[in-house]
Amino acid sequence: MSNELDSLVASARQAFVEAATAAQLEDAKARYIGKSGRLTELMKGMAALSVEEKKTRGASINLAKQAIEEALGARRQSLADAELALQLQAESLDVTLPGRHREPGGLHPVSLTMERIEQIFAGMGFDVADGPEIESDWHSFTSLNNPPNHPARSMQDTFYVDINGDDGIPYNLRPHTSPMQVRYAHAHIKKHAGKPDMPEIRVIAPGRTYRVDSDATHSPMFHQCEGLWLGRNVSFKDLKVVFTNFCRTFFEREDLALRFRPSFFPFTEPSAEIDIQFQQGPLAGRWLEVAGSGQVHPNVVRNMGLDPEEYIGFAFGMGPDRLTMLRYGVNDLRLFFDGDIRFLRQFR
Ligand code: 2NM
Repeated sequence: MSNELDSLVASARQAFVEAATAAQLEDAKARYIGKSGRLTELMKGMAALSVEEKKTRGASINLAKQAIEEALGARRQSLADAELALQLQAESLDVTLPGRHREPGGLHPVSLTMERIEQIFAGMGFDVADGPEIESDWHSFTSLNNPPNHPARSMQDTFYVDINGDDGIPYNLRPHTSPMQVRYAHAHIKKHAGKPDMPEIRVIAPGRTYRVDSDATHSPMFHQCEGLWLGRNVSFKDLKVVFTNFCRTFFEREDLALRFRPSFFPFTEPSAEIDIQFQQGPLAGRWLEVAGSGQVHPNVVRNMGLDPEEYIGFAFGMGPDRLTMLRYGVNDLRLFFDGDIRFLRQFR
């Protein structure tokens, strides 16, 4: 092969290697072995040669063409390989990666307590009431025998909404769940109107409540569960039996001691604070306040739509947040409302 042909082959190989895409490679091919490529031109130039010269020259050109076509084929293959490799990488699936998974959820500890309370009182024949969190002044205060200027009605103690009720007084965020019991009593009376024997009212009212107060033991939103039992012959003795049974069942302690300590509430007379005492565990021996209670005030019985000469009974109110703290040994109320999953998942 002549030097000329050798350098042509070398230049073609170089051009193929430098072609970065299939299109560039086909362009390079055209420059060498296309219709007017350099090698093709050399072949055309053979016309003037003698038969002998044509033989040797033709053989050399053919060898060169073979070499160029070989280089072209190799480059085509390597470009195709590279493209495939790129595509495989882009579409790759790492089957060794850990799968996405969701942990099972669970109820909030306070919700667990609420459900527990409802279950225990349902077992003693109590219905569960539900009602609005935005209340009228009458339902939150007046019906419950709060005097007109009682401090609980002040802006310092109660959240108000920018909308007035029918009485011209702004609606409030209920500071306790007793309004639900007043509503429940009205509905109960209506439901049994005209029938000879109205069943007793036995209901608990669990739910969110609101007061202007915020520190380690008070949250502006907190939970309450109030209870009410009204009948023709319901006494303080029934309150003691019901509440003692509730506490011992809730804390799973048959030896739990209870103490009823005289107190005052506008809606009950007489009134009592209820304390409990554990006999074992880290809180053993200490008296812990868990509820307020009392015999429902005659004015409240009347506001519920019943004759206080005929109906008598008791009511109580407790804080499920605090009961949850006692049951699980939590020392900061705010943990319940921070939404920290590391704390919450412990109750799952
Ligand atoms: C308490 C303490 C004492 C109470 C009263 C009533 C109602 F609606 F019957 F008047 N419900 N809950 C009550 C009584 C609540 O909470 C510390």
